[in-house]
Amino acid sequence: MAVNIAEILKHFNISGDAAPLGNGHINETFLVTLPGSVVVQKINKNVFHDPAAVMENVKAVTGHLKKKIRESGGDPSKETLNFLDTVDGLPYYLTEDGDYYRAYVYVDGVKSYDVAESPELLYQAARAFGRFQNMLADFPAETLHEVIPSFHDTRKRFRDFTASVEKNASGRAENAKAEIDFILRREADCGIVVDALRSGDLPVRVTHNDTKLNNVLFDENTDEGVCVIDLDTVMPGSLLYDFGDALRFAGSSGAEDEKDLSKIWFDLENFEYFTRGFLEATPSITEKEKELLPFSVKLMTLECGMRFLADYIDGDVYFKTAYPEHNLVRARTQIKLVADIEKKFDKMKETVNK
Ligand code: ADP
Ligand code: GN1
Ligand code: MG
Repeated sequence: MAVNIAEILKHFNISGDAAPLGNGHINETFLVTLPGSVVVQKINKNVFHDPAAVMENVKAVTGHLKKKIRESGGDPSKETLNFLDTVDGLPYYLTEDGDYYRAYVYVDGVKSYDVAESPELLYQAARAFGRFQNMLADFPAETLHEVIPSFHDTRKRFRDFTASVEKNASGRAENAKAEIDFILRREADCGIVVDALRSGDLPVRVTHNDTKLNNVLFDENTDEGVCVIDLDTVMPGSLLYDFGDALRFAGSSGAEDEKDLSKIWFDLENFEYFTRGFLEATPSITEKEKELLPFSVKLMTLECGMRFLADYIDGDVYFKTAYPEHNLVRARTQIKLVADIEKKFDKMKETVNK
């Protein structure tokens, strides 16, 4: 570990042994064991240009969530993140090198999953994300900083993707011709949700925007969804972003970076369980949102596929990678999933109507 975590911990008035935690693609996450453990994270400055604004958002959001959890008889010390202040009273410690570290209480008795191990787990995840969105329904959206502008503006993502292909900074575009073509043929899909948000056909809500399965912590005994984490991208958005992105990841038969594509397909049973849990937890869903649920899964998977592929072509500058082809491997699973979702689209519509 290059960073001196012990030095960071002093500023939060704690000490203990640190070890890497989890499989996030963005931040550097450590578990610090003391009597009662703490998670310490270095915020990725390359992704979040204004970490102080990120912390203002997450503090306001968790403050709101705690009130809601308390009102409904829940336990706010477990069911949302609890950040520690530094000895200077700030929610982050800024090092001399200009890095931002934050610390929050480690939720005990939970585990996180990188692949959906059972449809029942998806039902639980959906309830957790649905509840999360419900609790934020009356959060003042205009007070949030847009920490990553146009995060799920898929049309802009498409433009960025074509710019990366044109620039071909790494020279690797030649290795991904079929994948690039696959994405280019789907340009017409990219504007559908952003346009409906702009025209008012879809409501703008405060959404999580990064609803990966490993951003929910599950009770280690009952597998109930306990706590939604990774709140950095909570911003105004569409319910469809959260629904679609969750199923992009958890609706897959395999890992996001599975190399053997014969093991990757879109699992309709997972879709059904997630949809049931999500609809139960989001009574305020509109007809238009409901109609677009299956499409949102395709759209968010396509968007993520183009982000992985663009990053591969840019030379791996955004997502953490473990080996040189990692982003290409990830892009391929997303593309395989999009193709399979297109085949199963009518069945997905039937499921929603059921
Ligand atoms: P990233 O933005 O890099 O994804 P996350 O905040 O999602 O960062 O943290 C990375 C991973 O660390 C999570 O996916 C999860 O597995 C694990 N993790 C984070 N916080 C906790 C916690 N309080 N309890 C248990 N695991 C955690
Ligand atoms: C990143 O932070 P993490 O690993 O939960 C990314 C998401 C992508 C996801 C793909 C801030 O999520 O948008 O969908 O990787 N987060 C950010 O796995 O870009
Ligand atoms: Mg995460």
